[in-house]
Amino acid sequence: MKDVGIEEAFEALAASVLEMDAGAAEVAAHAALDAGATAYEAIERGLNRGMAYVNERFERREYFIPELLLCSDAMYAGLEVLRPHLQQAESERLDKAKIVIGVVEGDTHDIGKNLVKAMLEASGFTVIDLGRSVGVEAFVDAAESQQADVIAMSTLMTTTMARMRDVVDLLEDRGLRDRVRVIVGGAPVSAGFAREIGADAYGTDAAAAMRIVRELATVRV
Ligand code: B1M
Repeated sequence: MKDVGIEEAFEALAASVLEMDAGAAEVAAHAALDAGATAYEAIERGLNRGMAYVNERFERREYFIPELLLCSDAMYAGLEVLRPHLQQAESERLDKAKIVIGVVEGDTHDIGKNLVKAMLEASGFTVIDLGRSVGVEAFVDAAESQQADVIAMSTLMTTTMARMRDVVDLLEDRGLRDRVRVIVGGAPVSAGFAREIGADAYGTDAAAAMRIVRELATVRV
């Protein structure tokens, strides 16, 4: 892609995800940067928008599991091009707070979590990624042993949301709740649910999660 505008580059990024084209995602990610976009903008308005289109196709039964996986491969290809630029841009203002992140037990959807992780790392946080289907104790053990400031939990399924409450409760039981903040997110999660389970915050998307964690971590420091 030569000399494209920012909006065009974002749309090309989104299209590359939708079209399962990892090579095109790399090219469009470079084009977005060359056009003057920040890596944050390219993730939110390109890659994330592309995944939203994918979700729509899936809901309409036009895409099935193999397509979803190929779309996410394209998204990761674009993310890999953007990731170093995120770190570079933000390296001046590191908070150094430690974040433990993971997808709750029983849930293996990790695309959204990986976007949140990339944004947090880009902001200079030390991110300890426990992966997916992470047990309740594993979250709390990691927060305790790593002296983490924040636990960030993601889930995409209504059937696994309750595990978030279990993590908050276990933090209480272990006497850690006062020093570990909790942020939750994922499609079925809401601000109301976050309040109900005693979490500190809810993030609608990866960019919001990054902003909120910065606030939470600043309060702690
Ligand atoms: Co499945 N899946 N899936 N799936 N899948 C959903 C979630 C579902 C809604 C589809 C549907 O039925 N309409 C449904 C859940 C229904 C429910 O709630 N109970 C579902 C199901 C049922 C399943 C299986 C059980 C299917 C089966 O096997 N019968 C199975 C799950 C197995 C398991 O985990 N135990 C399954 C499997 C899969 C795939 C492996 C094929 C694949 C996942 C690949 C992977 O993640 N490695 C997959 C996918 C891709 C989806 C959909 C289509 C898309 C999810 C996604 O990646 N979106 C999804 C349908 C949908 O969402 N419309 C669906 C893109 C991603 C960027 O968005 O993760 O929402 P998202 O992240 C967003 C925000 O939510 C937010 O930021 C991100 C954007 O910036 N966010 C946070 C996320 N975490 C955050 C944390 C924060 C803050 C913000 O703070 C900590």
